[in-house]
Amino acid sequence: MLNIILFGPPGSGKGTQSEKLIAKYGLKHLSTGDLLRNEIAAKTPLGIEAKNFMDKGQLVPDEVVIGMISSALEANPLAKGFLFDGFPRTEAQSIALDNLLQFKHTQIDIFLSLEVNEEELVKRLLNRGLTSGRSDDTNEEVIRARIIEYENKTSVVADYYKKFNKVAAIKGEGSVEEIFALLCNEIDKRLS
Ligand code: B4P
Repeated sequence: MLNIILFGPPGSGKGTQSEKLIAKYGLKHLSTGDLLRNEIAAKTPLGIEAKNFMDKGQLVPDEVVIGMISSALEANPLAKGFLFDGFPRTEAQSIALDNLLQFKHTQIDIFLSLEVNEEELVKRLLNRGLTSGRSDDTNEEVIRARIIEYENKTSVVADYYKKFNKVAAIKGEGSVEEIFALLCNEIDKRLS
């Protein structure tokens, strides 16, 4: 099995690069952002609760996203591996993920961290907001709140994986193809 975490601040290119990585390596894509947006679109109780947090640029409570990932892992017993996109975002989520993978006799192989400066992040997200219909992308205040939430709660997740020597930092600025090549290079190094 090959299990990858694609990490980075909002707008760093996680969703964009995930699509290309799952196609190349045959992985199952698990994006907590997409799973939450599906719940919102279906107007489930979970979705209604999550929307309140997402519209303010805040993280959704750990127990909600951990439960979603646990169900998604169970629903894909034959996957060759998983690409985790936007998860884990807190240390509690990292510990929960380790436990869930241990139960499946597997583990995270590599933690790819995309690095992009704040002004570029804001520019990309406002630009996406013009067409995405995502309420969290149209308001600059909410975008900045998401970046602050990332700095306060999420950036520490990289330290957790550094302890296990799994982190590869990647410059997330440049063309989509250039960044994809850097990510593949890091993955292929670990595979060989
Ligand atoms: P996510 O859906 O994960 O969204 P995101 O952080 O905005 O990143 P995304 O992957 O979508 O954007 P990308 O960088 O690809 O999270 C949304 C919200 O859900 C969070 O704020 C939180 O409330 C909640 N949530 C999700 N997971 C959670 C968890 N685990 N715990 C708690 N809460 C959770 O792309 C951005 C834009 O940049 C795109 O328009 C793209 O085209 C563009 N772009 C990409 N690469 C580029 C490049 N190289 N150059 C120029 N533009 C580029």
